Amino acid sequence: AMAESTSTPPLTEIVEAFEELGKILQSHSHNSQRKQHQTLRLDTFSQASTLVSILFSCLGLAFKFAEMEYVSKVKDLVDASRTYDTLESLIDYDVANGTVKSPGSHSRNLRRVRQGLDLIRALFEQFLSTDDYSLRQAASTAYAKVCAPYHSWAIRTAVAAGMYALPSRDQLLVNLEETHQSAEKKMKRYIQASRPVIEYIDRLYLSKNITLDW
Ligand code: 1PZ
Repeated sequence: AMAESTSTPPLTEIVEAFEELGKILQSHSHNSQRKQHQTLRLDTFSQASTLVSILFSCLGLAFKFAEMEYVSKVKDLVDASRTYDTLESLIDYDVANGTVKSPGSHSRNLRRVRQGLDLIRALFEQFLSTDDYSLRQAASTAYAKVCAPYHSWAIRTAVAAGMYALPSRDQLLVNLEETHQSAEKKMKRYIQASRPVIEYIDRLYLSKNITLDW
């Protein structure tokens, strides 16, 4: 047993939660004959998404505004889970009301949270692609691919400035309570586990004729 820390490292909790979501999606697609009717409960999904906010404290103070944005969107989904059982029923409600893309709607917040989860996936991918990348380079590339196309000029400028305040690769690992080896394993597991969840959410919108260009 370790003397310094008895808590679970943040990446472990996140990875395990998303692997659980993956299992749920897989089991449902197997037992319903052919029709691939998958179901994800909103409470399960929003709880897993809540865990991700731990990462912000590992990235330093630069992204305080991003943290507040992300946390408020996830909180909205957590609150909505008292009313809606599944991600699909939440979207159905906004489709019926014509509020899918309305500012502050649950469906819009779900889309934002999905982008946050995808951003982390892309960041880990960049982080692992080469040791020569600083965290700033990895995060800039990930952000440019996943979020920048949907963000305003003002936000993109603020994010670009914040990138300079990111910690070094080694400092990030210290903050995450990981070694190079342990972080690599867990980041790969998150990349794998988050992909089906992200694709599932995208398919939900597409199945209701909602485009993904926003
Ligand atoms: C993985 C971390 C990479 C390192 C740094 C990358 C920082 C990205 C910062 C993104 C800032 C986004 C700030 C505000 C965006 C808003 O325009 C939208 C508004 O949505 P609206 O209210 O109009 O519907 N908000 C969002 O998109 C929600 C927040 C997204 C933040 C994602 C970060 C997730 C990363 C978590 C890991 C630390």
